[in-house]
Amino acid sequence: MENTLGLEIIEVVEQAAIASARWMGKGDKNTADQVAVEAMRERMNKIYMRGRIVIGEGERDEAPMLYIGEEVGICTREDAKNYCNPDELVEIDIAVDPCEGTNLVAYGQPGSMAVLAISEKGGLFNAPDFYMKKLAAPPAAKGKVDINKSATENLKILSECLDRGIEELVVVVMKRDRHNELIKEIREAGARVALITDGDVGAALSCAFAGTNIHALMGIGAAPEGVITAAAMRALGGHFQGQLIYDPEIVQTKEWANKTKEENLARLKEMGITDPDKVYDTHELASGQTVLFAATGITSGNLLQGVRFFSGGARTQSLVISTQSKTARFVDTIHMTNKPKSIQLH
Ligand code: VTB
Repeated sequence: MENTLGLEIIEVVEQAAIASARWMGKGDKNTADQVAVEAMRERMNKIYMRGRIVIGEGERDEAPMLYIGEEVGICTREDAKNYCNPDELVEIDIAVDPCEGTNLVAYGQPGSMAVLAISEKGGLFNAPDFYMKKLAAPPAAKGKVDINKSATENLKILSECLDRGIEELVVVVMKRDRHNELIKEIREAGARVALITDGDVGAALSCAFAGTNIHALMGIGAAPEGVITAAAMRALGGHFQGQLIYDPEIVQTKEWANKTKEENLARLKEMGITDPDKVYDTHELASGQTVLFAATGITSGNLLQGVRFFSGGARTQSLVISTQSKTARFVDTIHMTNKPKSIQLH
């Protein structure tokens, strides 16, 4: 599955990022998202593959493009047998977030990315559109920190695993009312908190790379993005655990203001999730034999530089991770849309 796909998916995330970056700082998150979705879908549909969106923009009736269940790729056409080779006819599952951190793009803030994950059919957990409690940490702490432990306990473990004092640790937490107690606890334990407004995928991945000065991600974000994060963290050997959150009182968002805990539990049951409190690790969220992850920075963040436009073109930075080839590639691309006046080496 991997060979050419690994290269083509770079262009998929690149195109989404470039389209969205044109809307950076315009205060319009919906358009920043929409253009990324369109660009991602258009490029995906030029790939010789038989893909199905398992995590996307929402259910079919609420999202016109990249909705859950949408088939993408040239080999989904009826007569595909005539021009696709057997490899390309194998069904694959795709999880996308064309604009992770729409607010970050709209307000020109750091850390937004176009991201996706691919695996063979059934290789990615079909996460419901729920919230997820997440814990990410560097490979050295994998399997040692635990989402069931308190933040204080995990910080002690982290400090041992990373051989540094608790006060030298930086924990990323999303700035939300639901995290007020958590933030207080982390500070009281002596660690430092880096608050972000959005974009916990990039924050989680940053934990897997030494030199980012980010040592953990704690708190509650969205579940679908948790699966995409797990796909990358599995290959990187980083720690990632996720637990679905179904109680609106814990989540405290206006999106869930009219939902009840009982309704949410019933929804999970309907989806076949028998243990709603289960803690998932990377191998459960991204269980496929082959898992590919790709991301392109829209605005610059800890991990990736954002899109830079220049006369006649644009420059992007992407990250492609593969469980099969065991590689994490940083890809620096110059897109020559018109005749560029000059191309800089770095
Ligand atoms: C967003 C987004 C994050 O979680 O905040 C979302 O920026 C859900 O949280 O990157 P809210 O509904 O409280 O905003 C993420 O999408 C990813 O998990």
